[in-house]
Parts: sequence; structure tokens; C-alpha cells
Amino acid sequence: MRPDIPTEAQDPIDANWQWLQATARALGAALVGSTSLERVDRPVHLTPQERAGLTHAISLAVRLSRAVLDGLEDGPNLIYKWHYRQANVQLDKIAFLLADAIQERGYRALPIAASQTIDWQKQIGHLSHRHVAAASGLGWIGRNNLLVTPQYGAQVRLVTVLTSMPLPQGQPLPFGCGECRACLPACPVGALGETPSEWKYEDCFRLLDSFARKRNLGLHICGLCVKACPGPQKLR
Ligand code: B12
Repeated sequence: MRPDIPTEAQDPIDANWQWLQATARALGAALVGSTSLERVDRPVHLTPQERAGLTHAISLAVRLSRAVLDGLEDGPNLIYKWHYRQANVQLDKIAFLLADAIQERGYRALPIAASQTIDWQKQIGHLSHRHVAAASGLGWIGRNNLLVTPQYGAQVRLVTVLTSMPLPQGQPLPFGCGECRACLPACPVGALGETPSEWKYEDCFRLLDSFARKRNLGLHICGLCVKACPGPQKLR
């Protein structure tokens, strides 16, 4: 008879993390991070029933096409519009399937839409994907007011899954734009400043609103500050 070989018990949080990374990447996520929900520095607009038991947040990113962004000249075009929509479709699918897989493992999971505005006057979603991503250690909020990642700069779109699955706390990254100000002249209305808090909502929104109408897009998109931010590795 073979003797029992003692195995080192794996930490359950570590086991969850290994499983999460493999599953999310297999579903198409380029970046994956996690945080406890209480560390997210922005409100979560859910009912107590929806939020019940959800202790952690998973941040997921897909990368945008450099070729599509290179095609932007003075604002959004139809190729960017389609790409933007497809990125949202992919993110929502990743979040939907990941939430299902988490539920299958016995935990609660709530996917939050990639791009849904719940209050048009206040211009807010159920939660801020950027702030979940920052708390999860995926990147920092840059001068462009976007989540900037070391790997891909701001050329990512984001989604969040809230869950009761115990997960590790990602290490938030310090502000990493350094001396880079590539996004500032890229904005046609000068809506960006030295810090993310200097971002001018009204100027940005007015520009996106005019693009939506004049270019017949029907969507509040732009992409010029995204294009200007390929990331610290590329800008160096
Ligand atoms: C609503 C919205 C917008 C609005 C307002 C943005 C905002 N800061 O709130 C508008 C239409 C202007 C917009 C523009 C853009 N967006 Co947008 N947007 C969202 C959305 C759906 C919700 C954001 C949210 O809840 N913000 C609320 C709070 C938490 O953020 P906040 O920084 O504290 O914002 C407050 C201030 O702006 C303040 N404020 C200051 N002054 C004023 C003045 C007035 C009158 C008002 C009402 C508010 C206000 O009020 C805000 C709300 O409290 C998210 C998706 C999501 N659920 O996260 C995508 C999201 C933030 N957008 C995204 C992108 C890419 C863009 C654009 C590039 C457009 C495009 N896709 O081509 C531009 C970039 C603008 C910029 N440089 O910041 C991405 C960012 C990805 C990344 N790498 O960070 C997101 C995360 C979508 C996604 N799934 O990836 N967006």
C-alpha cells in the first residue's frame, strides 16, 4: 500500500485567485484584479437586496485596438463607434459568464454593465469601474481622468463583477503619469489638467454631445484622450 503523501494545504484565497485569473483570461480579459468592496472610493448604487453578501469586487479589462485608435483624427468615426460597442459587448459577456462560473462554485456574483448610465442628470453608473480598477491595482487615475494601466495606458475598457468570493486585496499603484502630458493637447476643448480632479466635465460632455449629433453617432464618445495614452512603457 502507498503511504499518504502529505500535501501542503493551499490558502483558499490564493486558490480562488488562481482560479479567477485562469477563468477570466480564458474568457478574454486582458487584465484581472480584485479588491474588497469597502476599499472602493466611490458610491455603489445598488439596493440592499442587490448588494447583499457582496464583499469583493473583480475588475476586468479588455484592450482596445491600436489600429482603430490610430484612425481617429479630430474625433470619433464609425470604426471607433463599432469598436466601442464591441468592447462593451465583450466586457458584458466576460462579466456575465464569469459571474455564472462564480455562482457555480457556490458564491454570489453580480455583473455590472460596462457602459450603463443610471442617472442622465448626474452622469453616473451603478459604480465607477475606474475606481474599482484603481483599488484592485490595475492602474491609476491619470491626468486624462481615465484608468491608466502600466501595460496598455488608457487604451482599455473596464467592467466589474461584485462577489461574495473571498479574494486578495490588490495593491493600488501610485500616480504614474510622471512628466507625461500627451493627453492635454489631444483634447480639442482643453478639458484635461495637471490632475484628474481638474478634468472639466461640462467641456468634455458638451464636446461629446456635439459629436453624437453632428457625426450621427447617437453615442457620447470621443476617444482622443484614449488614443493619446498608449501607456508609460510606450511613451518612454
Ligand atoms: C457617465 C460616463 C461618462 C460621462 C461622465 C464621466 C464621469 N466622470 O462621470 C461622459 C459622457 C462625459 C463620459 C466620457 C468619457 N468616457 Co465615460 N463613462 C461613464 C460611465 C458610464 C459612468 C461613470 C460614473 O459613474 N462616474 C461617476 C463618478 C464615480 O465619477 P467621478 O470621477 O467622481 O465623476 C464625477 C465628476 O465628473 C462630477 N462632476 C464634476 N463636474 C460636474 C458637472 C456636472 C454638471 C455633473 C453632472 C457632474 C460633474 O460628477 C461626476 C459624477 O458624480 C462609465 C462606466 C462606469 N460605470 O464606470 C464610463 C467610463 C468611465 N467612460 C469611459 C471612457 C473611455 C470615456 C470617454 C473616453 C468616451 C469614449 N468612450 O470615447 C470619455 C472620457 C472622459 C474623461 N477623460 O474622463 C471608460 C473609461 C475607461 C478607462 N480606461 O478609464 C468607462 C469606465 C467605461 C468602460 N466600461 O470602460 N463618460
